[in-house]
Amino acid sequence: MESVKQLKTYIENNNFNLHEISNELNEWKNSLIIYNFALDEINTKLKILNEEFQFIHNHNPIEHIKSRIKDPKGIMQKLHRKGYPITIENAKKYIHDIAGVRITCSFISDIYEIYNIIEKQDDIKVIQVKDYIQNPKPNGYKSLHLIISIPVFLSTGMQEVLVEIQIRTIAMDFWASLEHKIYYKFDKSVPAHLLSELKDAADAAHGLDVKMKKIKDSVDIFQTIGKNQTLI
Ligand code: 0O2
Repeated sequence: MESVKQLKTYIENNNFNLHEISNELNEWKNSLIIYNFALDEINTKLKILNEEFQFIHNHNPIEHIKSRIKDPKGIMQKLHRKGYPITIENAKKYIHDIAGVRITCSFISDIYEIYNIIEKQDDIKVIQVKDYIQNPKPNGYKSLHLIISIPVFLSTGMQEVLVEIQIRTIAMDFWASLEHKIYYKFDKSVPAHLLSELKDAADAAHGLDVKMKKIKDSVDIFQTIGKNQTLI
């Protein structure tokens, strides 16, 4: 829908009741509030784990955390794409990325370190793991995707809420955000030469990840030897 004028014409032509639509959208927004609480829970957990890691190992596995709630329009479109009737119940049942967290880190090893830490949390259940690092998408997309469930305690009782966590390196994230923009700029049909350049760029990003890890390992070895020499 390009403009409010178009929206108005669409509503008038299709006999839609604006009041009903607005009420329903509000109902959707209110039903989705629980996902905000789930994001608060997971963000606090990740912040504590990152600070503890820094304190004990002098290393920060997490560079950056971003979270978002999918807007009702996006949820409705995804339900429609998957062939489910558009209801709040179906959204909660079939759309697993209503609440999403994206974690970026420096090295590929950090990704699996974060995954292991999350998996060990007693109150978190890992429902699904999609490893697009071991099995990249044909376009070159790499990332580790988890669907977890986390308990949220309300005055009415506890509810398990699903959250999608995407974990990737800074290089993978750089690639994915540009690819996402290009994908939508060309309305999902990207010209072949750009697809091929994007694949090359994904390979280059992976090369950078491998190289940076090698340099870090060399620095770690150098520091350990240095410390031992001081002890002798
Ligand atoms: P947005 O706006 O990013 O939230 P499923 O949810 O399992 O039923 P889906 O959606 O194919 O099916 O799951 P998948 O493969 O785990 O991908 C979900 C999300 O991963 C996408 O969300 C993107 O954020 C990201 N993603 C997956 N593939 C690509 C890719 O090729 N390029 C980029 N840049 N990102 C990708 P959404 O729903 O597309 O929207």
